[in-house]
Amino acid sequence: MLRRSGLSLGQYFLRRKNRAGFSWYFNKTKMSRLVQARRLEGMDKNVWVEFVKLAATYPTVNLGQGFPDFPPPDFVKEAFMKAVGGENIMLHQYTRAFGHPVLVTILARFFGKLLGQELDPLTNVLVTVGAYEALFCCFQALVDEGDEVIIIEPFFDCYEPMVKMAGGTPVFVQLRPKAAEAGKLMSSGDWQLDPAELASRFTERTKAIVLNSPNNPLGKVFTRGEMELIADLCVKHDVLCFSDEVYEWIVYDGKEHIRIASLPGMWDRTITIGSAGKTFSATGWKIGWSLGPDRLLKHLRTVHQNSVYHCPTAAQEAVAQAFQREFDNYGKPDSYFVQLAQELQQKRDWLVRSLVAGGMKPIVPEGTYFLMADFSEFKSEVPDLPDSDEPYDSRFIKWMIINKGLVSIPVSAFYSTPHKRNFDHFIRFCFAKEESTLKAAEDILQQWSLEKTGQ
Ligand code: IK2
Repeated sequence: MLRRSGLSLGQYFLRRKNRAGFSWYFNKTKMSRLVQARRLEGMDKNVWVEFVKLAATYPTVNLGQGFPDFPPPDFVKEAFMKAVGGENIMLHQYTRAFGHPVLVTILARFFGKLLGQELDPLTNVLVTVGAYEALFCCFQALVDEGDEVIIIEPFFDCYEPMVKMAGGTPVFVQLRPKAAEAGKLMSSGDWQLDPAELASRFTERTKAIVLNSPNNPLGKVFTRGEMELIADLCVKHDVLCFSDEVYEWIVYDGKEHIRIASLPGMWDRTITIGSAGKTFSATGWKIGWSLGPDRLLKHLRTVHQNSVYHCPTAAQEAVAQAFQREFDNYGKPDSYFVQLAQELQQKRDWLVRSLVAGGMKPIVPEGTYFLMADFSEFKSEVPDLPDSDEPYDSRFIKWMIINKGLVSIPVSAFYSTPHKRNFDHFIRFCFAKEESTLKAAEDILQQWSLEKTGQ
């Protein structure tokens, strides 16, 4: 139109302004159509964005987001320093899109042994930006409009929006708590699937189930029997399994982490997801991976090559060296994986004791570095607002941050909307923390308990 009228842009607007005034211009520049893609509707809230910001705003003892406040082991830091400071200048440049060659090679060797499967580094391993990207690739690559994806509650919060962004429908099934053994604290193992309820969620539209063992936020480590139940249903209904195993090395009390891909009939339908951040206590490195058959992984590669394309080379090199060291030390007392679980178990027990002494009821986790605690005894502190859109646990933690200086994460964030209210008397604590942090949390809980009892 401008070209036809022979006017410059400025002349054009001046003429329109003189005719209709500035209001015409401003109304026209505001788009009246929906700007965001419809698939983003209802997904703007994110518990990490909200609570990480709160933790940074107030002086607090932070047992919220899941990261260690202690350093990664020396051999891991040294591997990174060597990667960035060494002679191989190519470690500062792009590397292979689907994974740095040394990293995919050692991941294939390491996990091939654990899965009882010969892994081809080039086709059975994909390196991603953390486990987050691995999950995103799974949903984008393998879930279609109208597909159903079964999610076990409580679940790591991103599964639900990721399924929806792929056009799929999340279908939820709950881990249900049974009474604890007499005289004992409840354990994450007391939360179990009802086999009939689980079976009822599989329909002809089911494309995949998401399994997260050890589970965030509960800390449940699924037993071999529970894994076999899930595996049998996957095989029976020809369903895929996205197995999020980022806490695979963090299991306690002699429990065993079972890899569902190693069960009969499962390799061919499972994507196994891992995280160097959780494995080597270096969450900021954001290196993750997916393992699986080429027939599935090739579609994840399509998503990866058209989105992220490539992960940081030096970090991949360092993770490769760290895995090589763990490969050589596998199962030995020197293994970081062995030491990490032992150290974290002591921290778990410390936090459990502090919470019990303070009046909360922790659920003792069998794995991960999280625990859920029932804070019902503290409900008098913050009034319930049944009409509020915000779940009670979320409001309680905001109050706790401001008034007590202690950060945790609301467990309602790990439930689907219809079920949030049923679990909003639980909050999640992270205990991958220095002794000084755990002591500071203990002091807060102790002081709080004294105030509550009027002493
Ligand atoms: N899957 C699970 C189960 C996770 O817990 C995480 C990381 N979560 O950390 C935040 C928290 O719960 O406090 C991921 C995937 C993502 O892992 P990565 O950091 O490797 O992307």
